[in-house]
Amino acid sequence: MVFSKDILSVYFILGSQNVPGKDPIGILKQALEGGITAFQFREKGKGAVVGREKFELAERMQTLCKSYDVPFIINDDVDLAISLKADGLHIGQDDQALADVKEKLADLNMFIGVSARTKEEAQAAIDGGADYIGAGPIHVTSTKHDAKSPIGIDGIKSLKNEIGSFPLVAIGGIQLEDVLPLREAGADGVSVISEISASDDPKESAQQLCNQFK
Ligand code: 3NM
Repeated sequence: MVFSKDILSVYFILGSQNVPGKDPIGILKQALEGGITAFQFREKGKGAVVGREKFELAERMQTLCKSYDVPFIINDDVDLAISLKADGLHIGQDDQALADVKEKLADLNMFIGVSARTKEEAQAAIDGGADYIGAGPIHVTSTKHDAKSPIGIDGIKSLKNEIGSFPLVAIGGIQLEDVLPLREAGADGVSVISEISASDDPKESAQQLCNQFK
């Protein structure tokens, strides 16, 4: 899929490990009903499923995203992204190197996002041919156990000074009230897990986030 900045507005991320005892498909469906603009399948960490179960969950989520015409992005797992022909792949600084990933995806129509916390990481991602940057964490987050120290909204401002109009989505501990300040700081969108998945009403939470972009 050809990348467009617009998909970054309300970028929902989920894996089954984020919602133990609940149905991740049902939560994704509600988020899609609420208007999310992109979805990332991030099946990772304690409690994540693997192998066939991971593949089947991803496949079901992809089918659901397709029915809402929302881009389906895979976190880290290049082989899964290739076999499902995902719309995009997202990699972190500790995942496979961008150059290797670019090579593997060379003939596929898949965009690539890279996590970046510093100007150097952001610049390297841009130079390496990334399509967008996921910048954070903005605040302390309990969702990613190995998250680094927060860069705050000021961190987004200084990254923007460095990268100009290059597409950037903010991530990490983001709540509804952060959206406008983050947009003012130059973020093209917000990426969230718990703000939607831990809500009593994921559809309503997704809608509220989307309303900040109207
Ligand atoms: N990446 P929540 S923070 C997946 O800083 C992820 O790169 C981060 O979850 C980074 O919205 C994070 O619940 C977790 O804080 C985001």
